[in-house]
Amino acid sequence: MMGRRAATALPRVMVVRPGSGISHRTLNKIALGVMTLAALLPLLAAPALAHQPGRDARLPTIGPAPAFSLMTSDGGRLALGDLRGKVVAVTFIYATCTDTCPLLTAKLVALGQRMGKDFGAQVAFVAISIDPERDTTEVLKSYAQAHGARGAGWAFLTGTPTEIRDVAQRYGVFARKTDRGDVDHTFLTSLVDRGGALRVQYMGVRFDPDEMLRDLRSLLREGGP
Ligand SMILES: [Cu+2]
Repeated sequence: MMGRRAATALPRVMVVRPGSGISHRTLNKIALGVMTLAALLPLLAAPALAHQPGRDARLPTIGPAPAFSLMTSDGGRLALGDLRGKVVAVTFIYATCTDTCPLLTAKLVALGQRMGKDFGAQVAFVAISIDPERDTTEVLKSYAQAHGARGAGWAFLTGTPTEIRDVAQRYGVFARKTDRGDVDHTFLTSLVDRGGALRVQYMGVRFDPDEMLRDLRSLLREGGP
């Protein structure tokens, strides 16, 4: 089985077991094209697509990062294109998530701090709400404050349900409201280089933060677009 081979050859990449679902699971970094979850699942086990760079390897380029223009928690607009020249991490969360989104946010906040003065100046983290009905700009603002996600490096974005559905889909993120009112969703954090190309995606929340830090620094070293 391909899955077994992938697990052996690439121990850091967790293989999705058929039928296990993918949401809130501990998957690791992948370098796949942007695709819907349905298309993604059968490919996750393919070893050729799993990314594991050597120390000096340049991250592969997946393709142009899907563009978006959404509302910031300050009520302004932010487009991915506005961040050209910076290395950008794009992730998807929602404010009332009680289990895993807070973990992911905390992890990214810690990474932002580790980036030091580059964070904000050269690196931006963008968290897009996948619960636009409830995540108003106010809600996102207090979420950011509560999680210590402050400073110029951070943006929390929301939009109309249609805008959000569209951007989530184009990044390969699955999100669905459950009967209880929360959102069942996948975790996918994408790194975009200074020129706007999608370079690597991390699935789940249990990825190695040191690895993401190395990737962020590697993209910084590449210089401008
Ligand atoms: Cu969540």
